[in-house]
Amino acid sequence: MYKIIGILGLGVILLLSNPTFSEGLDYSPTIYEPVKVTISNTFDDVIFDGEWSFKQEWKASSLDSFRFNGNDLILRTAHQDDYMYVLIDVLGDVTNDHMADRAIVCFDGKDTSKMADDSDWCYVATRGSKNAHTLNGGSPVHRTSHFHIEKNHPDLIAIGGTSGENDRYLRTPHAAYEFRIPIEQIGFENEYGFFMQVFDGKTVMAYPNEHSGKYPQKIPSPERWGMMISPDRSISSEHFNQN
Ligand SMILES: [Ca+2]
Ligand SMILES: [Ca+2]
Repeated sequence: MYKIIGILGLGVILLLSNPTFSEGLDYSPTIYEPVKVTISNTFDDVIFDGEWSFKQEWKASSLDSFRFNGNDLILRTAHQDDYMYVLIDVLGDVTNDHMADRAIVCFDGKDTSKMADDSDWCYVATRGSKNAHTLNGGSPVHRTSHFHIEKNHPDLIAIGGTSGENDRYLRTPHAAYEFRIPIEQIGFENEYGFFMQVFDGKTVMAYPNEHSGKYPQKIPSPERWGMMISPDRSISSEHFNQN
């Protein structure tokens, strides 16, 4: 079992260690809309199986839509109690590339640093797998974007699957990823640096969009991530109310 985890872990490290195609090229200043995460109360009902399990499942969440080379990608985000919930509905990924299709979401809850530090967390979901991976910044290794694999928080869920029948957007079977992230790990903040990277077997789609492109792509410096904000500042207040 440990051997399998080790091999999967190595895969993630290899993914991270590939040189970026855009390295050395000029890039324009980041232009992006912040993701506005909403507070919800329906998330005890979510079934973590990597698909829209029923029509209303992810309805009570924020909606951000992206388009990459004509393919749509839907991001739904919510927070409730101690968890951040993320669904990535990759409408354009209709090719089931077992163990290659995957999605990463990253959060930076503290002061943004050029090099990923220990306040930077990434979570990896793989299509067709319940095995989540956690990456934490603070590694001296440049080729892994200064991330190393960290033991998963016991309450973390990151699962990839195939969505279709009950999907709100597309019934043709396609990739989808569901995450439940313990907020205590990323910190109860109303503003995070936020980064999303999705691989469909061929190309990399990212938020902010400037990090999209041909495979492989690295996790960029946290300085070049986008943002997730809680417009009503309910992440910190909800945490405060519990204490
Ligand atoms: Ca589901
Ligand atoms: Ca695919």
